[in-house]
Amino acid sequence: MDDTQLNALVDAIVRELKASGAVKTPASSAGTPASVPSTLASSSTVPSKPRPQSPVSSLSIDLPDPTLTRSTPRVKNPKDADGLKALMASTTARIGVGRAGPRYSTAELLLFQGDHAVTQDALYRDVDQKLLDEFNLFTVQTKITGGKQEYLLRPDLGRLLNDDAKRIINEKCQKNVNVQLVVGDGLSAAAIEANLRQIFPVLKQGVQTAGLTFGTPFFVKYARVGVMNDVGELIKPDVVILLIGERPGLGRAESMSAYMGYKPKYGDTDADRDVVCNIFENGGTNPLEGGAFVVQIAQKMRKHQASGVKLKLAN
Ligand code: B12
Repeated sequence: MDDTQLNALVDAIVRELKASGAVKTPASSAGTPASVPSTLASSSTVPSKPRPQSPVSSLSIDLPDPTLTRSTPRVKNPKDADGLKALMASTTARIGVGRAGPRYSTAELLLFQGDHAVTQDALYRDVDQKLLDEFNLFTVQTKITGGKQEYLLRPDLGRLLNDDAKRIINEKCQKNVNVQLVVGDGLSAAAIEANLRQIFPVLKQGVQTAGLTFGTPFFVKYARVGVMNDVGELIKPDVVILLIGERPGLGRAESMSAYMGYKPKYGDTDADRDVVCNIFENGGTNPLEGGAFVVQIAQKMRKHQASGVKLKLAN
């Protein structure tokens, strides 16, 4: 298809869109370059060649911010509008999204891309150093050396502390404590940033109020749940609590888990662990309540000298 045919096609589409009211062509912008959302403009990889002036140059796309209409049904003329709204209110799943022919509507596509960007940010970003400093958390690292890309591809290395980490932990941490708190980035920096300020004091005070010793807390970069075993071997605590960012969902990045184990050691598996999951405000387990619950479980683990499946059987 040459430029003339392409322009004719685009012009026909624009005329159709104008007729439907989906785009506006402000008089003042006539003759100026087209206004295109920056995400779309910057993602273009098609080599650009100067084109002859066409009505497209006066086009401006004027869609409302799709994140503000997330819960609005986009199905055109639904048979049961109230039923559809009720259905949508009952789940966070993407339903009632409508369509344009066999495809998503533009608003839905932009919402999906926006939500996906939130997920990517949470996954690839590091936890804010200022937050770690606020709680005097020193940082150690697992055996990952190749950044987040390697972290994603090699979960096995994320379960092992590197040699420096072992030395630093040995130097700085009190040993044989009742409860050892560890914070790990896991799969979402945003989850730690959203919840640590609230849950940390509850855990510390809760443990101390129960008359138990609270070990020297620290932060593990590129952490997987299994790193608890290394921590258990080094510090020999009764209970390890690992706060870690959960795998983010689309548009939901602030969900944190507290994985726990009684006297974790080499060879322990998830069957030896417990988890309090979905810790976040407004819709999940509130971090204040979650913290109190985690302290209760720690006490139960000490009482029964067990965690995971063995704890369930002991109850
Ligand atoms: C990914 C995932 C899995 C994957 C883990 C594979 C992997 N290598 O990543 C698979 C599909 C194997 C899985 C299986 C199960 N899972 Co799962 N899983 C998740 C999910 C979606 C994300 C977890 C995450 O982000 N972890 C953080 C990252 C950093 O950890 P990681 O080191 O990469 O991966 C470890 C953990 O994910 C852990 N893990 C995963 N699920 C569970 C469940 C329990 C009880 C424990 C102790 C550990 C654990 O296993 C991985 C290897 O060590 C969560 C949902 C959520 N909201 O958290 C549910 C979730 C944690 N899983 C859950 C459950 C119930 C299970 C199963 C018991 C299901 C079953 N009946 O078989 C099994 C148990 C698995 C086991 N390891 O023994 C529940 C836990 C509920 C609870 N409070 O007890 C959750 C919260 C989902 C839910 N809402 O129901 N899971």
